[in-house]
Amino acid sequence: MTPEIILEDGKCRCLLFPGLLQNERAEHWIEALPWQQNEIRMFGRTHAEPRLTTWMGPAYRYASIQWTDTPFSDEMARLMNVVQHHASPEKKFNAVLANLYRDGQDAMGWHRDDEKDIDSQCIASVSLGSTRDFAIRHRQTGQKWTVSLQHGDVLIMEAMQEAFEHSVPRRKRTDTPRINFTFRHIVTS
Ligand SMILES: O=C(O)CCC(=O)C(=O)O
Repeated sequence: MTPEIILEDGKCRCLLFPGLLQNERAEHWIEALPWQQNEIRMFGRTHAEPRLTTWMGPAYRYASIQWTDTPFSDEMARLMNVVQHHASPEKKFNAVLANLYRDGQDAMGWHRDDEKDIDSQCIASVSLGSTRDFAIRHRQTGQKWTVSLQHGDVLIMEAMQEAFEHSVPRRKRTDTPRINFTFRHIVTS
């Protein structure tokens, strides 16, 4: 499948494989995974994240959240292999952060996946369930892109974590869940 190029700026690229994983069932993953709501500490205040999350991969800490070393299930390893085949990470993915947006009130603010333990050269994300906008913003120019991510879409971000940030904005009229799997390579010394 040839991807759509959402943006290209020097070595930074964002690619979309529409519907690549459309045979996956969001309902299955909602039941199969051990979702939790984390408290996050930011700017001296603690609040519950506006989404549920879970993790498979090596032990990993970001902000006030500590994920323990959790092996991949066979079915998540199968999904990762498909994504891996369409992405070109310098190092193979070894971790997935799963996000469950229960409805349009759940969201993710502007951020970069640039923590020092992440190999941020290639991050691949899978969308299942409800359609949600994925917003990208150039940190210097403020230029914005909005991609409507639909069930089964796979989005690849190459070398984007320094110059660009991304978010999943709230959507008042969305009342069904969306799952996102974000595959990364965590550097384990
Ligand atoms: O839900 C998404 O599509 C984005 C998730 C994300 O940005 C992240 O996990 O860092």
